[in-house]
Amino acid sequence: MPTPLLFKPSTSPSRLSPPMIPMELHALNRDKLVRSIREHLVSDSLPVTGFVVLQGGEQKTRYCTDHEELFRQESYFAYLFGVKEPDFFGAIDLVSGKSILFAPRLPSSYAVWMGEIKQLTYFKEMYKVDMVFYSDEISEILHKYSGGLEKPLLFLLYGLNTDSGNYSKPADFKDMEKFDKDLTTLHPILTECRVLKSQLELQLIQFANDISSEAHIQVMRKAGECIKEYQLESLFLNHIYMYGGCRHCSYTCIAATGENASILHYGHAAAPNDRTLRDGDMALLDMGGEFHFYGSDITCSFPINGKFTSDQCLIYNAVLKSHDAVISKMQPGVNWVDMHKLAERTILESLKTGGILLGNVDEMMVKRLGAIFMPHGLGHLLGLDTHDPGGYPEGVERPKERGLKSLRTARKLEEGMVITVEPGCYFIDPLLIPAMEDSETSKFFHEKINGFKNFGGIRIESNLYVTNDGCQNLSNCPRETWEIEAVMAGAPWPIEKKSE
Ligand SMILES: [Mn+2]
Repeated sequence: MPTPLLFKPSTSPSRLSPPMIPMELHALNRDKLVRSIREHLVSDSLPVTGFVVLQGGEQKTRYCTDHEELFRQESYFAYLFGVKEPDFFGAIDLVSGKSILFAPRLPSSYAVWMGEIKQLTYFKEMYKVDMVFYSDEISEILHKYSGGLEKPLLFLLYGLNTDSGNYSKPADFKDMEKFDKDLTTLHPILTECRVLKSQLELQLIQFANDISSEAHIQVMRKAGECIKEYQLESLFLNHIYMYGGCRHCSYTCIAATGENASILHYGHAAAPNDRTLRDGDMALLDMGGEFHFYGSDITCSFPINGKFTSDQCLIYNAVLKSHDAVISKMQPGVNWVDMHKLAERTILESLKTGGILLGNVDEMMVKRLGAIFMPHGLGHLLGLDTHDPGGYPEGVERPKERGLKSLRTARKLEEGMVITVEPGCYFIDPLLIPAMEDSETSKFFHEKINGFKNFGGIRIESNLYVTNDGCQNLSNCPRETWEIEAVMAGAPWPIEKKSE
């Protein structure tokens, strides 16, 4: 069956439509996990026995009310089972490799208010698992399929998310005391499975990138009609949902203009993208759609009025040069900390060429001056989560130096990783003023920097897939200043080359 078009091509501002979701993706993810755990057990001379058991996300209501918040599945559960509904459990038998879903037993009133109560066979077919039962049967079923063991072994998910500092919640159900539990094996192995993407996962990340890139371009084209920052956000949200079926974003949109662009996590409830735009402002828009759990994370920076000033050009090109320099060096084996330093060095050199900084760039690097202009890390793993886990497996230490300690990974690149490249250059008073006053670093600043005090900042962010000998850019937005100006003035994207 062909994928239906949501709109007639002639009337649609999009060339895209949501692709079919390949559910075998999750079966492959489960196979990968089973293979990894078996290998681990065998290498530790442990018996291959037991079940992986995960608890899916739970439906929550808003505070004390009955307002049901829009549910989004927990990412480890989504990785293994692809289930979009709340309140499921999932198990995988490590001996047979068979997968079992446990659906909530819904009350008959559900059919009145929420729609049809789906049969277990529906979920079996939909999610391509071997068996489906009700969640109040877990203990009984796992005992039954354990081959008569008194206390079957459960591998439960418990471990640290190195970005949030939070721990994943191990599955918990009635009669847990009738099982032996292993809380240490599963998390690092499952996390590692998520780091290298399969071709099917890549296809979804590519679609999230395609629709989000197109949405960013749509925002650029209509920015001139906007009065408030949230209108830029709204244009993006409309495009990814209307033409891409993306009901979720990977993260809260950052639609910053003017000096707000120096607020790295702008857009939250206390800074809700509500500033009035002014002529001459730069916009920094960090927005990414999510499709079937897999996300994108793209930032475009451009002048709202469609024309770069010379100062805007200077900072923008410093960041673009940095973005391109990193991408040109990325390949398996390259250390991400070195890429961060390359990004910093490229920006510092450009700021020196532009007359904003003075002196020796090597010395600036030693004094960690790069972290004044780019306090965040160069980029992070991307997948089911915007900050996908696995950045710091055992044996990879977080750097301690200023700026470098913000890196969400210090790993070497490997074929199959998807990672963001997002250098930025910001003028953040609480960082800049102390550095300009510090006797160690004050000599680096030309007084010209005072003209950039309210500049805000620039970030350029693309999503990269690491191949066997380089990398592939999944994002496709105008990046050169002339390309941005042309697209904002109405040129098609990609810009058609004139035949000579
Ligand atoms: Mn990012």
